[in-house]
Amino acid sequence: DFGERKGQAERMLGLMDVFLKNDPISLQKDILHHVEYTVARSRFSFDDFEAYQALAHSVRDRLIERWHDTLIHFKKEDPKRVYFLSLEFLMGRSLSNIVINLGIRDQFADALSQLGFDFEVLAEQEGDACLGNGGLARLSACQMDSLATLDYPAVGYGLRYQYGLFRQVIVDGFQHEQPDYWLNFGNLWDIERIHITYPVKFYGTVTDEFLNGEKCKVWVPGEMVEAVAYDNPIPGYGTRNTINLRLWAAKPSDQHDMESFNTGDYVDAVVNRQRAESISSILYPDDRSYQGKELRLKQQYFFVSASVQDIFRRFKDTHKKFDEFPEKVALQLNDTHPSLAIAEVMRVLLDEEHLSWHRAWDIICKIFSFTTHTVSPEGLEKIPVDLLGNLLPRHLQIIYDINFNFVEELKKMIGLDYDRLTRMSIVEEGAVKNIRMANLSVICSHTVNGVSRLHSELLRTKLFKDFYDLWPHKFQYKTNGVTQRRWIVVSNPSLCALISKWLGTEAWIRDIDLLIGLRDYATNAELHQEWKMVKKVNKIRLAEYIEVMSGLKVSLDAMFDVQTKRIHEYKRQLLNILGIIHRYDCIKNMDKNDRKKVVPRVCIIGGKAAPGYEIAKKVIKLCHAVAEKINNDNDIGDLLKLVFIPDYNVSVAEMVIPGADLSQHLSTAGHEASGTGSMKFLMNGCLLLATADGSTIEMVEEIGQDNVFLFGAKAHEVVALRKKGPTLKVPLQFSRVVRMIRDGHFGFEDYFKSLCDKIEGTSDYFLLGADFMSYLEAQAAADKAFVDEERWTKMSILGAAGSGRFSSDRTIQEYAENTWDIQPCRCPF
Ligand code: NBG
Repeated sequence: DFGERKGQAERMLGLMDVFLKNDPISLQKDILHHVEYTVARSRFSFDDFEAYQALAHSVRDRLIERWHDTLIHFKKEDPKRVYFLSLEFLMGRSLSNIVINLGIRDQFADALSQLGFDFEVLAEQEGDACLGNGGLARLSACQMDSLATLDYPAVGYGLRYQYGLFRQVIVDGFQHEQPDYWLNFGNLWDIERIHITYPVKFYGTVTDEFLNGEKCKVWVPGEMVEAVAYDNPIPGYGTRNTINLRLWAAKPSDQHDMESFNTGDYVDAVVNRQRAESISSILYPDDRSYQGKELRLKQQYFFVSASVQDIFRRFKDTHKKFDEFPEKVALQLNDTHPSLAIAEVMRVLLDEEHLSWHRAWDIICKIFSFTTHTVSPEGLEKIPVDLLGNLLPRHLQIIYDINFNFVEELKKMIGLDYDRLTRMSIVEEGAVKNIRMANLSVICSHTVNGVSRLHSELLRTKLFKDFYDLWPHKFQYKTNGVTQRRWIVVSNPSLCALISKWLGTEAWIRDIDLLIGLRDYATNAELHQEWKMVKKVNKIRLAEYIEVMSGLKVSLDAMFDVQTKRIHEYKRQLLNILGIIHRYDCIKNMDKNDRKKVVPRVCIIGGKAAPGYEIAKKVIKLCHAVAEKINNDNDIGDLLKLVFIPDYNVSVAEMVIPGADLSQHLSTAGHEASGTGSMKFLMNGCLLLATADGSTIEMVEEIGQDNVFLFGAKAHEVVALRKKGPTLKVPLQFSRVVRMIRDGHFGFEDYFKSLCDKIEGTSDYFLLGADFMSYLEAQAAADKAFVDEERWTKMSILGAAGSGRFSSDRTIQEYAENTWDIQPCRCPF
């Protein structure tokens, strides 16, 4: 009876304050309430971690209010939504980001200080959520922040791994991996939704059955697990909108393999059931190679199946006709990892909703968009047909059918060009038959995006040339961006305050284009003073961290020169180390007078190597071996130091990036799809020393050649250089430093031999030798600029001022307008 229910609803409203209050007393009451009743500690005795927990709960309450409001608003408006499917989200810490986006950081800081606590100290208690590897995963996190801030109706879907990316521990200079069981201390930012679960099926057989006289396929699965939703509210900045990131965890299902219970071994049957949880237990630590592992495929399908069921459920709540599906649903594939979603949506439409192939295919072609983050053909994911057919028999059939139709169409368009047909087919024939997930994604998506202009060009002319020739209109690019909320406001509060002061507004935090206003003051002496102060503050913080971590005291007058990112041959950390050896060698051979002219440097390197990537692990060891030698050479003193920062992750990055004077981005041109670290450094007033690769090219266009230290062969020259191969001459300086390693100057010569072999002679695939002189020249130019403080500061200001284009707000806006066709849906305040 509505009359009675309405009465109850009114009573409930009356019992609760409409919104939680944010004055200091209310906040303090709330925090203490959570200390006593949620954390269950006495309010007279609790430590920093418990205070953090209580604080986080108070923040979470406020977050949930807005999240509910947003969900209700979206439900009422029923806009077209984008569903962002990604197997990885690298969120890092949440607390500071959330209070800043909610606009209640200062209130909480005040309230806490009256209780005798420091907000910053408590924020440090939080552990990182490392549910991703590197660039691709952090990009997803930045994009969620922008989607919320720009009021787009979006939902993120991913996996809630129990073990995030491994922790990197260094023992005697070698990388060791330790498990990251991040849920040990509880995660306060997600909300378990025990009532939102879906069954996910695996294995089994497909049979033909008749339904209303029509033949249809029925998949009889052999195993079933349950997907449980964990919701992570993502608040926007300067808006009430708070969107959802829904991560799935695997739980045993009551229907899981009931057979084994009937055979009588109860204990074995339970243990077996428990194994279901392993599906979402671990994040694969390799960001580039695919090994055709069954567990990985299970993860992909598990997350895709749960998400697709959720999307259909939401759609069917308010819609009956599937022809409206494309008006309400945009599905974004973040790389090929979620591309089974194509076959899954097709299966649901055909086998469960009983649409004809024609109608179902029509829908598929309108809803999927695909972004690739890879440049090399080896980076493209392939799934052995046997594996897929065993785990997902119906999906394999559907993929074969899609391919059959595609190849038939293709023959009509291009004739019997067998080479081309073979290349474009979804199925790769050979000793092992594979499904090419990239071809599936390109064929079934209406739009294929690259992540920078150069990347897109490489996609069109190389990786997907055959497809581009067929469907040029499908190919777009969205140059990556990062969120200034995390990478300036959270991580560099001093710079944030300075920018707001000089621009006279905080509006740039939502509207990054305003940053350009700093250009007007690029030579202003007062700004220069303040700008240098900010850098100093951040360098002090970084120097303290280095000292605590390694015991090494570094000079603040030195140039802090940083290269932090995943360790990869193409990213050429080795080039950096060879450059450092060269510098060391030069200083050793200088007389006193010349040494006075040397610009002191603190070289900082950090990053993880995939556990099975031998060469990358050797690079880490080499870095330590060289550091050992240089840092203990009293003759060198402060002129040169080398530090390896272990366990590089989001929160370490938040501290390292603001403290850098110079950062290095050394990928062999044509190998880095975009690069996003460089954008964070640029926003923080750090100068770049880089090759013309990925997004760097566009960054140079924004800030001008004069404000970057560019070096090395361009992408098109790289191809030509490789062709020259054995006839290429490498500079003496290069041979000399490699010889030093070979001769055991840094010990471990046997261990480093294969590393040296990789870069000498014809095997120098990434062209370290060819780029070496140009690299040294760029380094010399950086030294020269650094001693001219005024020039350096001006370059630094101009860099930050010109970084606006590299905000993920711009990227997301372009996606919304040109790819997803969605509109903002702003929740009233
Ligand atoms: C990475 C590319 C980077 C790019 C990010 C985000 C993966 C697999 N790829 O160049 O290497 O910036 O994706 O697009 O992490």
